[in-house]
Amino acid sequence: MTAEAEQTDALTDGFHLVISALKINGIETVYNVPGIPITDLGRLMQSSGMRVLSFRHEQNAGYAAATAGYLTKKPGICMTVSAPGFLNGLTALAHATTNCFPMILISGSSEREIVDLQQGDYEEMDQLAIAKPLCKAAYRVLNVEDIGIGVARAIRAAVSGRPGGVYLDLPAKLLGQVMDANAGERSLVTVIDAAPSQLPGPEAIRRALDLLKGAKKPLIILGKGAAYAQADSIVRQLIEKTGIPYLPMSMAKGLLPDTHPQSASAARSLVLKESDVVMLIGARLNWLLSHGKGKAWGGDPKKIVHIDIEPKEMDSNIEVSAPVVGDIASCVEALLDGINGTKWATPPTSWTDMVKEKVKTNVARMAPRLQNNNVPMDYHGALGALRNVIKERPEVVLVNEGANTLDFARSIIDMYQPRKRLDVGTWGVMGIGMGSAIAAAVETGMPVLAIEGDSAFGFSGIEIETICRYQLPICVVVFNNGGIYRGSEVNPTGGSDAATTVFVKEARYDKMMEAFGGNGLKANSPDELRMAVEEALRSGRPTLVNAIIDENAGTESGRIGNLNPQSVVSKK
Ligand code: OXT
Ligand code: ADP
Ligand code: MG
Repeated sequence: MTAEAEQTDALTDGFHLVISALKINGIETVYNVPGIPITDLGRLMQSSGMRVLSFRHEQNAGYAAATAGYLTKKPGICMTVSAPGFLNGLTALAHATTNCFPMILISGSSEREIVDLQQGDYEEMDQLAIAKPLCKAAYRVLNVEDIGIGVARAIRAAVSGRPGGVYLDLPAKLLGQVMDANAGERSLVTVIDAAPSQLPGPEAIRRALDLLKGAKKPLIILGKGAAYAQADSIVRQLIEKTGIPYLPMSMAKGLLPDTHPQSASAARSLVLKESDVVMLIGARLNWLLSHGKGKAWGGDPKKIVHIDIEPKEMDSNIEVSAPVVGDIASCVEALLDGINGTKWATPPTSWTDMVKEKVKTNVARMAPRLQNNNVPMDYHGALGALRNVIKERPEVVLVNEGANTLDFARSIIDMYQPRKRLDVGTWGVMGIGMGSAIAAAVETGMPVLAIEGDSAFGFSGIEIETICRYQLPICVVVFNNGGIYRGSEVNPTGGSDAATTVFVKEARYDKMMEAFGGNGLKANSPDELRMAVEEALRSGRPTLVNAIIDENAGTESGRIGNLNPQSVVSKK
């Protein structure tokens, strides 16, 4: 106890100050797994009126927090116990950082004096050191009077500039430390303007507009940064005003409706190859865009306009001719200001017609395949049915993971509203499914449809208990093809072990849901699937639909099979 605390009767402690520090900054929801030393912290949070959702595994709580950050622009909070709980949450923290989602991993930790002398404390680990390279910032609070500033630093680090994951280490001893209540109150910090606007320079805007004006075949690529920015209406104005075709990255689908006449989604290969000036808005030239070079980008070099809040992103892979560094709302606003009142010529119709024609051809080619009612289902039949469900209920949040289940769903299911598609993100990580679905339901209050490969579902499947416990309006559809990519592979030795990519045939995932009091259904045909999902969304009851997919229907790694290294020797 500090000398100051001894002078007065009214005391507060670390537990209460952590809660107050979060609450005065508008943070009301925490995704956690209880245990030593944070069980009471969770209890006290709940009694203070915060929403505390307890998960079965920290990684899923962490993915929920990451998704909450993406959807709300406030840091999503994941809270874990020391060493193993912390490590379980760390994957999600790294995922949040990689995807530029604001998140704070708050972890209890063991006694510093024992950890630092490596004397074998309960769950001993130097967590701060381990977290540091995997997140945007990492802080430890040792004194109760620093809790306010520690939480404030964590919040600002998570949301300002390029958003990302922040680690906040709270040693067990800190939570029990006491101090004078009034002094405690005064030690709290309200973060003012946590993510300040960052305005681009006028020269950067002029350079970008000059390039766009001179383009014969311009293209805009919208990434999930543009969706995150919540500048939906001005992004749409920019696209419509310029008349430039645009390509949404996976999680940017729906920022403008996929049915928009300028959408080039269904002409992806063509626009990447043929365009001459490409403006990226909140999208990185990483592997998902073939690093901006090579066959996918055609022969002729392109001019790049790049809007991003992170200056280091410029020239990351190829030369950027017009870097526009700033927050997306300010940059797009400035571009619009530069266009409004001028005579802006939309791109040559030879280009826009070429794109529209390709879109029409690809859409027409796919259409008949989406109508089939085959048993067992193929991806097109099953997803054709779900595409219609989303068309009728565009407010539903779609969560999607798997390989074929992911790649087919991305191109088949049109999105109509911003931030309605949540998927595996920059790492292509399996396991985001149930955490993302739970956060989407909690943060938006909207119904959620999670379309999951059977392998993908396995990474977080136990959280259907969490879904049932909190009675969340989530419908999980497991695309059950009995394996990773396909369920038909056989062990090449003829031995009794299953092949490496194969699961139990026709597993009854629906029974798992029933075990927790949810609705478990099995669908063998696209018609059955559509009816089951419609009923689930209508009722709002936790539901799992076990959708039986042809075990031969998928391909190795979906659309990214080319990334698999090949053994030259085994091919001899
Ligand atoms: O223009 P062209 O002609 O090229 O055509 C394109 C579009 O124009 C067109 N299109 C359309 N046509 C008609 N109509 C419409 N509306 C339309 N829209 C588009 O369609 C094509 C394709 O369009 P797309 O998709 O936009 O273009 P493309 O070329 O594919 O884009 C390239 C990419 C790279 C941007 C895109 O492919 C992409 O975003 N890919 C993401 C891939 C990804 O992240 N995959 C997940 C990882 S795979 C693997 O790693 C897996 N693992 C390992 C593992 C992981 N990941 N994580 C952890 C923690 N542990 C292990 C595992 C275990 S996947 C996996 C499980 C898999 O099994 P499951 O059972 O879960 O799933 P199943 O496979 O279903 O069994
Ligand atoms: P995608 O995978 O959809 O292509 P990425 O995750 O690669 O998208 O890129 C998102 C980019 O958006 C990141 O480079 C990030 O710095 C940027 N970003 C995020 N929020 C903002 C914002 N408010 N203003 C500007 N850029 C942003
Ligand atoms: Mg599968």
